[in-house]
Amino acid sequence: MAALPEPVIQTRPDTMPPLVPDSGMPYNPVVTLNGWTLPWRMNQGVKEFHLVAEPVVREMAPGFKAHLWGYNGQSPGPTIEVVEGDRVRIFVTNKLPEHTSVHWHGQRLPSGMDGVSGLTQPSIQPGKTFVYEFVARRPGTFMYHPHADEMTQMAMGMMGFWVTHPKARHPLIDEVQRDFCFLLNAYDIDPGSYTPKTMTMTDFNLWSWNSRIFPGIDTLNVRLNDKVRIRIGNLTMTNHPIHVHGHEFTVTGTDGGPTPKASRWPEVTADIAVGQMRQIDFLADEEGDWAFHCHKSHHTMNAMGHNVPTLIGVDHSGVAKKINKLIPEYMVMGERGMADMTEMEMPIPDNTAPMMTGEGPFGSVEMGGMFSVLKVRRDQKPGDYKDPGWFKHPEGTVAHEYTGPLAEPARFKAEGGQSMPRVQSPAKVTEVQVRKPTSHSGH
Ligand SMILES: [Cu+2]
Repeated sequence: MAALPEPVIQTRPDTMPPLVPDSGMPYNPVVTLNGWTLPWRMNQGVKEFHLVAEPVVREMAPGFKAHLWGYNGQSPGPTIEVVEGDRVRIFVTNKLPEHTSVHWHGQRLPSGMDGVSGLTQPSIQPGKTFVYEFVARRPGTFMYHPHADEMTQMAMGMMGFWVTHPKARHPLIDEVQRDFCFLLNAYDIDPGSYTPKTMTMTDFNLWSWNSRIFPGIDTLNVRLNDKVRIRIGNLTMTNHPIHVHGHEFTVTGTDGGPTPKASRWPEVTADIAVGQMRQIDFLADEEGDWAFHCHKSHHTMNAMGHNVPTLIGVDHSGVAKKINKLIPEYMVMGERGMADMTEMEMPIPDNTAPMMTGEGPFGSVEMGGMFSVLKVRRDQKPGDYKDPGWFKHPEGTVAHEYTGPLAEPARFKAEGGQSMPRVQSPAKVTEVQVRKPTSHSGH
């Protein structure tokens, strides 16, 4: 049994159905958004996985492919799922053009298995295979990523999710019907090009979930009254306040493990700092299509420049469209909203995603980047993750235009109709005399 497990490669960007374990301890598998779980083999009681670090082509959204680095054909790499107490052996083959290592973020393990190149192991040179072995000691939500030339390798997309399921009923881990996971990542890829600029520190132009951008991110489809868990890890260079509509959740775990019950309170937004993971639980008891997104408005956009002047208040009716024909980058904010961008005859280079292309049943959603939809449906079958389509709102429950008579609203009768009237009596004029300082030396 000296031979390595056959590496499993997956290149499709679809959300794969949960991998129900066929060996080892049973557990309720997770669903990786636009990703998959790595199969293993049992070898004399040890769970063996084979990760291959390699260049990959990732479709970040339909029509937009990025040349990234990842594992087993994808960025992020496959999710690794094990059970508390499992003995785990992971072979890592390096097919990158440079050395690497894998750090198992959040795990209790022997120091020499921690994957910090130079500190706890020599780095894995191109063409070489290393083996990591440890016991998954505590249940929880973890991730893996290189600890070698980190800035480059993480900017290129090398990362993956890890879930250790509890071996028995756990007082702080509720059983759920749907368990989703994804990593927050960010890239700086010039429109029309394929490879991320790895020197970018903060000014990324693609804010992604599992290296996908809206509308390329799959929806989270659940059955009404399902208990839902979403596990999120942040490997970008800034924090992301992740916000869900229509429901309250509690943070039930971090990469440090399940949170004590006394520390939980209802939230609709959880800020996830760099290098942190959050596990949120909620009861999906409201039917509908619920936005689920990062609350930083610049993170729900795709490739864009930021050197756009504010012209709110300036009458530029009809001007923008004319100028656009000459200068494609020209745009005006605050007139018709970002929906313009999807309608403008704005030429974009090959291989890029328009800033906001998401189309909903009522028009442009004006979103890109870190955005998806939580779809709660009465008739979604247990274990079915298929997209049920748009929500059919019950009669009379959609906001609509009011067409009845309008009363004149009461207003303060001051100059300009402003709520803060100008002072009527002229203010006392103060005369200020300024004497210029003189200088002897003449400078
Ligand atoms: Cu964000």
